Amino acid sequence: MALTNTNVDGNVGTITLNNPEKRNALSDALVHEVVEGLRDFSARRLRAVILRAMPGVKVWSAGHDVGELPEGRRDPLGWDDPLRHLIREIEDFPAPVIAMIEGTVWGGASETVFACDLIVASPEATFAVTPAKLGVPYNVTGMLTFLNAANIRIVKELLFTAKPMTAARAERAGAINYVVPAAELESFTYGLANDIALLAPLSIAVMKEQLRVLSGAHPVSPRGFERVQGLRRTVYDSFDYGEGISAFREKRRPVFRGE
Ligand code: LCV
Repeated sequence: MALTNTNVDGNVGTITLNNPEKRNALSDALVHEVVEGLRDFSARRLRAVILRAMPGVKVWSAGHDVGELPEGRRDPLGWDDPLRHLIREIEDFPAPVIAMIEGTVWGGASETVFACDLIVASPEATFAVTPAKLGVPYNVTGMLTFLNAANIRIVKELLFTAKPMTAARAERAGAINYVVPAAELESFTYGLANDIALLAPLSIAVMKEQLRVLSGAHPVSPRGFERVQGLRRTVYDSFDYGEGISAFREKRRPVFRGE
């Protein structure tokens, strides 16, 4: 059964997340469909892509599929994790990917949205970044996605509180481009996409790739990288990581020990 819908209208493609039973959790299967859709749109040389959920949805995406996270003793967000694939496909797509947001966005789905090139949200939309809720050690490139989306003060608020941030606050922080009434969200977003699609696609593709290269150019020494990876391992090997995952699965509040 399809977990997403795709559509092409002229030079604009749309990928719609459509797995409401699991609140569009970014499972391996759902991510695979999104990635396949992006690759098809790239082959068709589309000039803008809109990533959305079904109209009127309460939850845009519940983030990483917690059921697919490792129990422990393995990096939960390694290079080949589906979420990491999705982020790279969005960043590498040779045209703007526009996130159109209704409903709440959680965890890795917030990173997915912030990895998009433009973000248009309804006033009711919220964005939560939840590693601290689950005891997950987010990964280095994921941290960079957030740092490229907002200043470090806002990033720390999102990460250290794990609380949903309103679209209005995110817009004021410069983390999203537009907040548009739900009734106008679709026409506004498609208007934006079609305006972009009339411009020079090669110029836009090259500027997007330049910005990806420049925004990823943060010197981290090998020693620094290994220190970070070592620290992350102490987290995903910890009691708290297992407790966070178990509590989610058992639908109860976690009790973290700091070990
Ligand atoms: C699998 C789910 C999920 C889900 N995975 O509906 O950023 S990090 O580091 O944390 C990263 C690792 C990450 O992204 O982790 C995931 C972070 N996501 C969250 O913390 C959000 C978890 N979900 C929720 O808080 C609620 O589901 C929301 C508020 C999104 C929706 O609440 P609602 O009451 O509408 P349910 O909670 O009843 O969920 C409906 C079904 O979707 C599953 C959930 O287990 C349930 O399945 P069953 O009907 O089989 O019980 N589900 C929800 N989120 N992330 N499965």
